[in-house]
Amino acid sequence: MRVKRFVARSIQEAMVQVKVEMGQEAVILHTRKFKEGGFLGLFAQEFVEVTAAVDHHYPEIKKEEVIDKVVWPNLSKTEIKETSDTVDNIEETLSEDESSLEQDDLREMKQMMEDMMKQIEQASFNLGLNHMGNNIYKILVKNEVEPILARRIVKSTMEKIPPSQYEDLDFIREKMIERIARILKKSKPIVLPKRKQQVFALVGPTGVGKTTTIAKLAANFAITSKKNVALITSDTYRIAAVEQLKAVGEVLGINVDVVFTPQSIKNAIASHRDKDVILIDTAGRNHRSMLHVSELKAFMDAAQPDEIFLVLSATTRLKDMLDIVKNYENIEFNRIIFTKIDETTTYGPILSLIYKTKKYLSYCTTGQSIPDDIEIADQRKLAQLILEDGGNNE
Ligand SMILES: Nc1nc2c(ncn2[C@@H]2O[C@H](COP(=O)(O)OP(=O)(O)OP(=O)(O)O)[C@@H](O)[C@H]2O)c(=O)[nH]1
Ligand SMILES: [Mg+2]
Repeated sequence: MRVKRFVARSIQEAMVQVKVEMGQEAVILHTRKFKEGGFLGLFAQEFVEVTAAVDHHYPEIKKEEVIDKVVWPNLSKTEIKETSDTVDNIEETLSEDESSLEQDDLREMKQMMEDMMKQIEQASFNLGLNHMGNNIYKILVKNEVEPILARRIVKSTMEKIPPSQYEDLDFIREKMIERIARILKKSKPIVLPKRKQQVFALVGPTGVGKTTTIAKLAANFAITSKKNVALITSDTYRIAAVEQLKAVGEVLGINVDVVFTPQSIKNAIASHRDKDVILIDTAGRNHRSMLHVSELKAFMDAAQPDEIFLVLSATTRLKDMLDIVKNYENIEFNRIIFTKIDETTTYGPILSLIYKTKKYLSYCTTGQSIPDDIEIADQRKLAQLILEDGGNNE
């Protein structure tokens, strides 16, 4: 553990130094105010002393990088160097002591520290942006784009805006849309080549809309594209689930195969050589259950689909979505379908998720209606939604 003391004129200033020098993981061990200088007790200046610690195991952060990116994004290289040197002069290394603090206390302090850091980051970030950039940053964060990503988007876009257009809202907005759309990437929907059968499977947590989406896709392929469609379901946990898909199949004149084992999914696919497209519905169970994921993997290994789609609800929090993606990693999906777009007005998590996972968007579903409420994900449209200011600015 590395322990250091920082002295500054305000707690905010000291925290910035702690962050610059020790990184996000630093914890505050002690703070105190003291006065120095003056004459006969008068005119003394007040200082804040913060003692912080960081675990050795965390990777060292390049100080210039942090200052450049996080603290004062618009400072020149010389100014950054000067700021960095000031930090070096103020700090003083204290003794290393790991045993004196309980783990719980450390964790609590770390949380406090993180909360304070967020506020400081926001304040110091604002220093480096003009009024327009600042407002866009606020909108992105309000729409739940992760602050670090929001900052990156705004900073990199504003850097390319000529000062003469700093107040041109339409121009700046268009540049922001382009930037966000580039992160979201062009979506990859299903493309059905002529005379080549395609097999697709939808996986994902309980109740996100896998079966409804399969029904929408099947209806569109069968009715609009006049394709020969087969439906297979491995969801045998709920009788209602099979019935749900069978009802759709009946309307479309498509048989639904219910498979109980990986071998039977193989057989079912083999029996559909004449079909253009085979859609596989899977059981949604607790994604945290490793048993479920390995069972699903066995089905997917047997089916060997051309593409596996992870279905996520747009109403899910980013943290939970990342958790789901992690748990389905073994399934080797590459594309994501976002359902229930109609049930939220907060689209930032979609951007953060695509940015972090590097997966591709394919479809968005916008309601319960089969077959209408599905569209190919449009990265520009989503970018516009992510930049929409719904009001309620504090
Ligand atoms: N508002 C809205 N509801 C949707 C959408 N897609 C699906 N639903 C609804 O979500 C509920 C669950 O849908 P299902 O298709 O059964 O979800 P699932 O993922 O197959 O569920 P399990 O098989 O139990 O894991 C149903 O009430 C659907 O009508 C959508 O885009 N918007
Ligand atoms: Mg289902």
